Amino acid sequence: MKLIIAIVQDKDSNRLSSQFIEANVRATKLSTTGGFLRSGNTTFMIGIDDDRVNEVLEMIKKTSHAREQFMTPPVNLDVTMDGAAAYPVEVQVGGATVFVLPIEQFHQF
Ligand code: 2BA
Repeated sequence: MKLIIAIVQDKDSNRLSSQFIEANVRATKLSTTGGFLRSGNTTFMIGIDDDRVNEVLEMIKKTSHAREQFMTPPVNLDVTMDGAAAYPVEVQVGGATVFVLPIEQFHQF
């Protein structure tokens, strides 16, 4: 058994949840915040048998889209203002960031 941790954009999360339900994939959805953009994203925790890992990865891959997003760097008040204005920077986010971890034990009490 493996634990898949998948960080996806909020915009893709509902479609992915629906697909998991349809395919009988058990998942837990967490509201999370990206450390860089400091805006919301969604993290799925999916406990799944080894032989279904690739199927789940395919679903995540197909549903998660890369998008351009703008972030405004924080203004540093310690520096002189010449050239220090914070201009929005464009970053590409996603599709999805996925970790696959081995599970030592799985219990449901
Ligand atoms: P954020 O940390 O908000 O990052 C959003 C996007 O900003 C990233 O997209 C990346 O394109 C860019 N970015 C992140 N850190 C950067 C930096 N130091 N300098 C320049 N650009 C930077 P993704 O790579 O697709 O990541 C999407 C989200 O997945 C991240 O949101 C974070 O929540 C998560 N993530 C990505 N890599 C991770 C990792 N190694 N460990 C844990 N979470 C991760």
